[in-house]
Amino acid sequence: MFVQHFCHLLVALLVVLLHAPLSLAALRRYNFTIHSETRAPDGFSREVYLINGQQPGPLIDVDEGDELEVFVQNDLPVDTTIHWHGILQRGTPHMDGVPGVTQYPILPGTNFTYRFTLGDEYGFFWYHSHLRAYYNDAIRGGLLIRPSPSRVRPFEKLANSDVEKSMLLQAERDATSILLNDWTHELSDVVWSRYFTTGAFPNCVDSVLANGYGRVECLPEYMLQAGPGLGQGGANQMSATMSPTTMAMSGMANRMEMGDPGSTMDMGSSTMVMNSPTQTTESPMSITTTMSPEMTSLGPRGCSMPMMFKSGFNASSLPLETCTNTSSPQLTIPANTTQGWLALNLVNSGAVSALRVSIDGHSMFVYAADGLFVELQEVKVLHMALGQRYSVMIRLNQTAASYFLRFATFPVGDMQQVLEGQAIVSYNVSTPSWTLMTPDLRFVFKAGISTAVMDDPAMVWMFTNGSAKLHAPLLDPQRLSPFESTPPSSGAANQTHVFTINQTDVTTWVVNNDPFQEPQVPIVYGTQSDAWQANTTYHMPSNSVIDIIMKVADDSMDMMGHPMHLHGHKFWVLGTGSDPFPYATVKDVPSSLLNLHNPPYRDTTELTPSGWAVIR
Ligand SMILES: *[C@@H]1O[C@H](CO)[C@@H](O)[C@H](O)[C@H]1NC(C)=O
Ligand SMILES: *[C@@H]1O[C@H](CO)[C@@H](O)[C@H](O)[C@H]1NC(C)=O
Ligand SMILES: *[C@@H]1O[C@H](CO)[C@@H](O)[C@H](O)[C@H]1NC(C)=O
Ligand SMILES: *[C@@H]1O[C@H](CO)[C@@H](O)[C@H](O)[C@H]1NC(C)=O
Ligand SMILES: *[C@@H]1O[C@H](CO)[C@@H](O)[C@H](O)[C@H]1NC(C)=O
Ligand SMILES: *[C@@H]1O[C@H](CO)[C@@H](O)[C@H](O)[C@H]1NC(C)=O
Ligand SMILES: *[C@@H]1O[C@H](CO)[C@@H](O)[C@H](O)[C@H]1NC(C)=O
Ligand SMILES: *[C@@H]1O[C@H](CO)[C@@H](O)[C@H](O)[C@H]1NC(C)=O
Ligand SMILES: *[C@@H]1O[C@H](CO)[C@@H](O)[C@H](O)[C@H]1NC(C)=O
Ligand SMILES: *[C@@H]1O[C@H](CO)[C@@H](O)[C@H](O)[C@H]1NC(C)=O
Ligand SMILES: CC(=O)N[C@H]1CO[C@H](CO)[C@@H](O)[C@@H]1O
Repeated sequence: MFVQHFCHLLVALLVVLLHAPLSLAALRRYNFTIHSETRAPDGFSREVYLINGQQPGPLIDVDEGDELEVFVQNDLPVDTTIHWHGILQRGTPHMDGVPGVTQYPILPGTNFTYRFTLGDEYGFFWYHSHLRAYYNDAIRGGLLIRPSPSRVRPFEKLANSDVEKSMLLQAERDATSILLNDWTHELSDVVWSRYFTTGAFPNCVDSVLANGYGRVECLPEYMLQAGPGLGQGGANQMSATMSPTTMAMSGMANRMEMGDPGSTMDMGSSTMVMNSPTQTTESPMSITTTMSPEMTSLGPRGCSMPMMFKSGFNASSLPLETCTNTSSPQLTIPANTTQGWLALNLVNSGAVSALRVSIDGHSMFVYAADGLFVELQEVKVLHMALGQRYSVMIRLNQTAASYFLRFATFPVGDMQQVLEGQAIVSYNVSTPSWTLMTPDLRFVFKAGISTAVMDDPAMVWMFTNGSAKLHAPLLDPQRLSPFESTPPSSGAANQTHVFTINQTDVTTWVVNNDPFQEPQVPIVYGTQSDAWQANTTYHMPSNSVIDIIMKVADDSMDMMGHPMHLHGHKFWVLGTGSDPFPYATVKDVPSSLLNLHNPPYRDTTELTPSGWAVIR
């Protein structure tokens, strides 16, 4: 979330880059009321901040070239704004939704109307509150800009016939948009004030959600003992995912597939109770411990102990950590078997956790990254930094059944947590249905159809810690070349800026030594803003090529990855890496480290802990 502070800084680039190519377009209106209510998305009740009663907020679904107007009524007890992540805001920088930079906050009880054109942008985006960390109280939603039909799609080359091509295009139109995010049992203000008091970075979350559905899934004790490496040394995951119950179920699924009439289950009216032989899930038990000082083992929520505290604080300053399994509903994603393909629009809309995503038994053909069509890449596991989006096409060529869509936090550096959540991809369910899934009863109910969830360890592509298994290809983010060739300008940049990112104190991160402070008067108001001449405001010439070399200071206190997002622009990711990067400009960099020919063109990239990235 502190990364949002970098966004504040970078958005200043908008100020001097005004274009105004307004085109004729349909005006699409939305009406948002943001308010507070009690909800239990993962089975645990807490106060949440909702848009129109929904978590996530309404999907904004518009066509390329449209103009968008969103009326926002703030009925929260706190300020808010809405940022449209990835939308360029050509000619409308004051609609970008960043307090102190592009607008004043929307105060409690007041309203603000956002209005902007989408130009030639298309694909899957998202929106979220940009005030403090409130987006993680659920003020977020998807923003889908349907590409013009005249654009050629990367996935068309998967078709063997015109019929199949039209099926693929229909699958794209029917795509399910899914917001994945980490989730905590406390309001973000509580989490963050504890951080600023104790200095313990709040990377440990309670669950992970898909479109606001999920459950608390505490790890078995042996996994907690083994630590983030799971102690499996690359062996298959049998013991990790196969409880006796799920083994029984997948056996049953196989029999159903073979057409054994004895296993056909009519769920119409009867209540079916399947007891787990071990009975561990009958009565959820709670464990409470102080975290083990042993570095390798994990606390009850699957996290290692925080590394840093402010002086005078230690682990005993934090609430006792607990984990209680829940059995709240998981998201069910209908897959139309007749169509043969399923498309998903995915975003990591979380606050702290990078995610790994896979679908049991299926490959994903990645066809868009941060909205833009890219050269197809067939993968089994996606890595998603915070804010990143991928659209994927999935061939429905497995046994008609249900399969887990898994999403797991990815432990790295100081951000150590092992936590996996699941949604369920269900073949041939014709309408979305939010079905109740309990640990002992892994069935999808729908209009008399019951389908067991396939839970065959041979179909699981990643470990519970998100690491891809052997022979399960992981997305290569450097190979995401734009599908419609969009090369960066060659030659030297007009300006190069080196941004050194440094954690200088337990609760302070800076770019080039200067901590960002939210201006009282938004920077778009020009010289009237108190921050117009601040060290954190960079003034750049328009119609110019700017390179930014971002790197984590060698002596930074943190060992974290940093998702980096630029407002108002997409950028070319010329290169990223984890080795030392002593170069001052792109011209000095060995050509093997950079791609100036067909680099990815997106709005969010990732710095590895102690790593670098060069964007143009
Ligand atoms: C938004 O909806 C609310 C509640 O239905 C209504 O009172 C308000 O007038 C609407 N605002 C706009 C701008 O449509
Ligand atoms: C929005 O706020 C303005 C005052 O700033 C008020 O005049 C207007 O009626 C409000 N609009 C709605 C729909 O509540
Ligand atoms: C939660 O459920 C898992 C899977 O059934 C089990 O291994 C674990 O021990 C349970 N944890 C708690 C705290 O109940
Ligand atoms: C995840 O677990 C596997 C299997 O034990 C291990 O090989 C891998 O290194 C672990 N990944 C991380 C990020 O710890
Ligand atoms: C943690 O801090 C408390 C006081 O805040 C102190 O009593 C205790 O000894 C400290 N524990 C450790 C392990 O340093
Ligand atoms: C399933 O796909 C077929 C073929 O594209 C289509 O005719 C049908 O309407 C789809 N069903 C649903 C529920 O979308
Ligand atoms: C299903 O489709 C994927 C992607 O094209 C392919 O890799 C896989 O071999 C197919 N599986 C079967 C059983 O046909
Ligand atoms: C940027 O560099 C190009 C090529 O050197 C030059 O033509 C252009 O005028 C420069 N732009 C600015 C704003 O200095
Ligand atoms: C990073 O911050 C530390 C602590 O303030 C400071 O000593 C160090 O010089 C900084 N490193 C860089 C490269 O700015
Ligand atoms: C801005 O940077 C200059 C040069 O490093 C420094 O002297 C000055 O104190 C900084 N200003 C602020 C407000 O930090
Ligand atoms: C294999 C199968 O049962 N296919 C059915 C899936 O659902 C569609 C309607 O949505 C039917 O037309 C198919 O026969």
